[in-house]
Amino acid sequence: MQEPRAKSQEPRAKSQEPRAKSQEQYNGALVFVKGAAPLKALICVPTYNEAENIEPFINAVFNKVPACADVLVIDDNSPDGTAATVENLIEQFPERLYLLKRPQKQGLGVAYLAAFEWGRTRNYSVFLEIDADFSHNPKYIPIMLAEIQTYDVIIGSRNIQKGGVEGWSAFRNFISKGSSLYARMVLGCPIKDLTGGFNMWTSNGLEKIGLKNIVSKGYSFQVEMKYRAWKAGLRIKEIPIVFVDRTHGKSKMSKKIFLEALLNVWKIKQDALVDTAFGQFIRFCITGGLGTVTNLVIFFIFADTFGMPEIPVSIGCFLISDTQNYIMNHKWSFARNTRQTALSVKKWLAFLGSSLAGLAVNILVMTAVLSYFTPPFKFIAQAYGILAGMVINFITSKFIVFMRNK
Ligand SMILES: Nc1nc2c(ncn2[C@@H]2O[C@H](COP(=O)(O)OP(=O)(O)OP(=O)(O)O)[C@@H](O)[C@H]2O)c(=O)[nH]1
Ligand SMILES: [Mg+2]
Repeated sequence: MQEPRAKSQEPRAKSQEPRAKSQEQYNGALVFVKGAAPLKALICVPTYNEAENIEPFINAVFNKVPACADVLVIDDNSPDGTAATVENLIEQFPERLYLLKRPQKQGLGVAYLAAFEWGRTRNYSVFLEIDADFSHNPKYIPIMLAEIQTYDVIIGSRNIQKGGVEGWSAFRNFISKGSSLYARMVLGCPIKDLTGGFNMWTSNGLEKIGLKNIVSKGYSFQVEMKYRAWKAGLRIKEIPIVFVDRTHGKSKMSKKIFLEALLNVWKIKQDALVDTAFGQFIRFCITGGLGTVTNLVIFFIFADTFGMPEIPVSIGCFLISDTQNYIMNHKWSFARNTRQTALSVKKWLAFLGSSLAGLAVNILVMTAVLSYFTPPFKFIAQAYGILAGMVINFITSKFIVFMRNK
């Protein structure tokens, strides 16, 4: 099977090659790869109204998995009492079954992020995403645990050879395949099952993806996580799974959630593009252009119309347009870096400082060009100055004023 890899990634170093595994890993008990670090796996099960499924499901999971794997149920205050069922089961599986209760339904993605956070503070090295409705057969978990020892991400895939779906109507199948293909095409990502929710991650892999950057709250979360994993150059393997339609309980998928997920694919793509330094630079330039327009309009009103003195008006214009730039850069150009922080006077002053540094470089370059090259028009020297000033302003903004919080 062809393995999805980031286009820009160097050929894999020899030491990273997946090692050959013995047959036993696939037929029955898990055989751990010799020399690999011991795993501590957390099986994350988000639930909303899964009272009918959760008990048999947890039993089935513990039946299949080795002792290195624990289970965490993340329940969003299900009205059908799913959490109470889990609480009763905890006595049967002490130190192996945990429950994370959340106050209200906040979406699948938010539930998983909370689970990853919970597990990472408790030193779990591997995380599994799995639905509680038996659509994802726990029999695949040992296979995934064996594979994750040589990869960063294992995707349970319906869309590769030997994978598939049971129990869906032709229409549902068409919608699922269509949306997976649509997401692949929009994102230009080779992963065959982008939308599936049966995936295993190493803690290091999650670290590299940067969970703070995830924008999806609901079902597009799965697409975004895999896309980011691929972009980050993680070692990804798809293994075939047969997905079985739920027989108990209701699906939480609705037309609204589905359409939202389709639209979100564009948001994911845009967010990833904007994250590049080039994308930020373009936004920074647009912001600067709009700031210049504001500056000139105010200058025209006060200096030309009201005849006020040019120098104080010019200083006022600089302060106002630079404040506008600060807000736009915070909210737009560097929005990804500043998501966790509010606008502040301290940052505004830092941005003014960065702009003044840009102005100083602008003047320096402009005078240097004028004295060394004597261009046909002076404004050409000023254009070089502006360009140099902008680059300095951009660099100090990106790496000092709007530096990303880790
Ligand atoms: N904690 C939490 N769990 C959720 C939420 N939405 C869905 N889930 C759970 O996520 C898993 C997947 O949801 P499903 O409703 O089965 O969605 P699906 O598998 O796409 O749809 P079906 O194929 O019709 O079952 C199930 O275990 C749900 O109980 C949510 O907002 N919060
Ligand atoms: Mg389901």
